[in-house]
Amino acid sequence: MTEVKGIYRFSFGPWNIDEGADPFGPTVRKPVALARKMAAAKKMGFQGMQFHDDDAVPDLDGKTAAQIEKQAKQIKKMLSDHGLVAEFVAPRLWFSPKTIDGAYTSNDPKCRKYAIERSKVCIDIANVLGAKSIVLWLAREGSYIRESKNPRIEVLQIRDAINAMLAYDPKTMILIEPKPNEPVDSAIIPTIGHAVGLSYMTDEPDRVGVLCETAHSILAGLDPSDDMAYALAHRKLRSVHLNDQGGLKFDQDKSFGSYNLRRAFNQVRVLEEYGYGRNGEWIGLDVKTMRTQKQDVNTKHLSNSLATFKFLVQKVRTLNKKLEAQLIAARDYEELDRYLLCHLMGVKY
Ligand code: 3MF
Ligand code: MG
Repeated sequence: MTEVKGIYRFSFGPWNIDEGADPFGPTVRKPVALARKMAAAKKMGFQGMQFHDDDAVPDLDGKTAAQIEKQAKQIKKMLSDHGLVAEFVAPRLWFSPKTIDGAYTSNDPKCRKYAIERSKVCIDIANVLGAKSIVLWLAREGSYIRESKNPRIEVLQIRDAINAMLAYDPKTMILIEPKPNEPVDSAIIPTIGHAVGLSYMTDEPDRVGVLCETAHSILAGLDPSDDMAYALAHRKLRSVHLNDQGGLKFDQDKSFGSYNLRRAFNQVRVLEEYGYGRNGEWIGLDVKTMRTQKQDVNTKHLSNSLATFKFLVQKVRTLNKKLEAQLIAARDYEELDRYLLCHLMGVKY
């Protein structure tokens, strides 16, 4: 495999090496310690790790600020010892009894306050880890039945929560990771378009961007490369969660390119064309180990996704641009389609 020269840095989160539990059955693999996940990351060629706040500091809510800082410093050291850096920290706002009805959009003001305070702690942890951004996956912001909430007010509540975070810290970037459903029936910020729109409603739009996840775009019935392009046109694409997804079903987080190679190619094409990564943006993965995978081969989804990304970078870079331009000028898109398939399959055109 030819190494990709240049600008890309790669990351994943510790939840990407999991124990295989699903809603229908228990775990099938043993937990892997964080330090071992870091060692695996480094060995596979990743430069960074993504975190939930409680991946870094477990049982966060019961701890004092001093305890949180101490533990975060230990994780920072662990990262440095492994030659890694932290890409982002995300507040896990979907686990607590206080976020059953949503976090920033809960109908209970005490719960909304908890969500904002927890997000501030997440920013503190990000600062200790040296992560430049926090990611808001708006898991439970939405409804199971529409009539339970006021959807207009929900949008404003999320805006206000983001404003509180912007005011709390002068530097942290806030990245919104939209998803149309799961766990809620109907998310209030379901797509990249919604997230970009919301960013402009905040007090500091330049510090609010988006993280685009392949599977989440597909779940919304959209093409991930178009979503990425839309965010890039707004200069708002600050991170990605590359993976794959077999259409409109549960969130699968399959290995990048494993379901639809051409769709993966187009994501890489859009990122390459823009020069994504030159401003420090990461290529993040959010991929799940197949439940069938045994313990000693539980990271192949990560190494495979990374290899596929690098392979597709080469495919983008070796595309015959002159031929492509000629076919576009002739409006012979059938021929362009044929050429692209031959190029991707590696067969003679
Ligand atoms: C859910 C997700 C999440 C987020 C993560 C960080 C568990 O569909 O994609 O992964 O990516 O919480 O924001
Ligand atoms: Mg994700």
